[in-house]
Amino acid sequence: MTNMEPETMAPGPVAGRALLERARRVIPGGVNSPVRAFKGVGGTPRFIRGAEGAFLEDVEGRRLLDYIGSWGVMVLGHGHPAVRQALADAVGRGTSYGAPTEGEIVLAEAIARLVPAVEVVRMVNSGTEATMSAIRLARAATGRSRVVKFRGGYHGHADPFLVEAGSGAATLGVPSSPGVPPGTAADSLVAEYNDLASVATLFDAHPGEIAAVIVEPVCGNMGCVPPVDGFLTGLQRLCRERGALLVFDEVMTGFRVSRGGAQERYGITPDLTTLGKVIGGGLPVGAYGGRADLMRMVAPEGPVYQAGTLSGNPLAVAAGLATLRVLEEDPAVYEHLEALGRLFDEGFGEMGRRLGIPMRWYRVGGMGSLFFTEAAVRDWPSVAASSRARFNFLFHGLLEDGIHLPPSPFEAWFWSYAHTPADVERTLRSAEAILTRKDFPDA
Ligand code: KE4
Repeated sequence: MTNMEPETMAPGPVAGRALLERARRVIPGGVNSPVRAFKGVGGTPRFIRGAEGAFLEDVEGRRLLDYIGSWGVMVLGHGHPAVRQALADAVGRGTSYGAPTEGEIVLAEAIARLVPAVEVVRMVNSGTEATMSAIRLARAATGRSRVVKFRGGYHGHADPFLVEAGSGAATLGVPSSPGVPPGTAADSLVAEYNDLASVATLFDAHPGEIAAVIVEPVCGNMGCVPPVDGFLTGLQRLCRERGALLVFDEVMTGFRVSRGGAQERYGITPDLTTLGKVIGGGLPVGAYGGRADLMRMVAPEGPVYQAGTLSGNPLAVAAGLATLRVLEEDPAVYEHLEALGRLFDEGFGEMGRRLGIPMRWYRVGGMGSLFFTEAAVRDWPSVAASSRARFNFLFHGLLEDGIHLPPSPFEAWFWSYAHTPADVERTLRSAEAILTRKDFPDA
């Protein structure tokens, strides 16, 4: 990547607009994943030509402080030397074999060592593959078909999950997608996050039918919404009492909210865990794992079929392993993510009161979100009641200041080992200036 251009107040994303127009001719919406299209916030997405540390560089040559972090992947920041070197070494030997490699064993051993509830693990190529495979396994293991998810929860785009989903689905206002067969949707039961009674009601209504409850242990796909005390332990108790499996979808929280993910932070042992993002170091990856007795049901050891041409790809394994090695060997990483998080807590925590603007900041580990609302946020309805207009105003104001938030109020902000306290203080100062502008939306 070229040396970082000095910050310039480019005349808006002229090159980006041209690229988007060209992209739309051959790619749906001009993007390969909907949330990138800025539909939730309006305006033109920034086309990126490189990244380094905590910064993106767009095609206009602008340097943007990055809180997308590839949606949580880049916990070490962009272009970490160890990851770059591991990839260079791996690519020199080949890119894909379709045959087993020792690196896959080393990565599986690292995941099993670091993620408390994972004894056996299978690599796949995305978080979606991980969650759809985990649900298939849960259905096979229990002989049951129905699955409980939570309103605003997002587990990838496989049919069973596109029922009142969060993330890009909520951003676009299609939480339940066309194309999902009614029978599939009927097997997906929807409860309210942080509301154990809503889960118990579903178990009472469908005795002996629910294979699994899949949950983001810290919700990140309706913005960052932490579990209230007792929620996760209550889910575990309900699942055990009713014969269902508890699936922690840690695609986002894994290696993000602590080294061992949410299950380590909250001391909960789910039956199955899904992972992605961080464990690929920026390359396409996913994984599902958990209790050995369950995972040994997966082909070819057992009858539950799941496969993938590029599963355990040597480049993704190399980048993921290099990332996990830094996370495991450098104790400063999670202290750093927490320290930056505390700066945000302190900064946003009192800003609303000082400015007389209803706003709530929630954070767990290295992820957080700001909601423009008076009421406490604990579930989809309370998230949906927050002001999108105010978020969008802040989003664009920060972008003009060279700070790139995720382009949706229903996403978490991510920072990295490469972000500095000065970056956070700059973000807070810029946000306060934006919130005090005369044209800040009334609601
Ligand atoms: P992928 O299939 O996108 O690798 O992972 C799906 C997934 C599963 N589970 C959780 C908890 C997730 O957060 C995700 C994907 N996260 C979104 C960001 N909110 C991906 C961004 C996008 O869709 O472009």
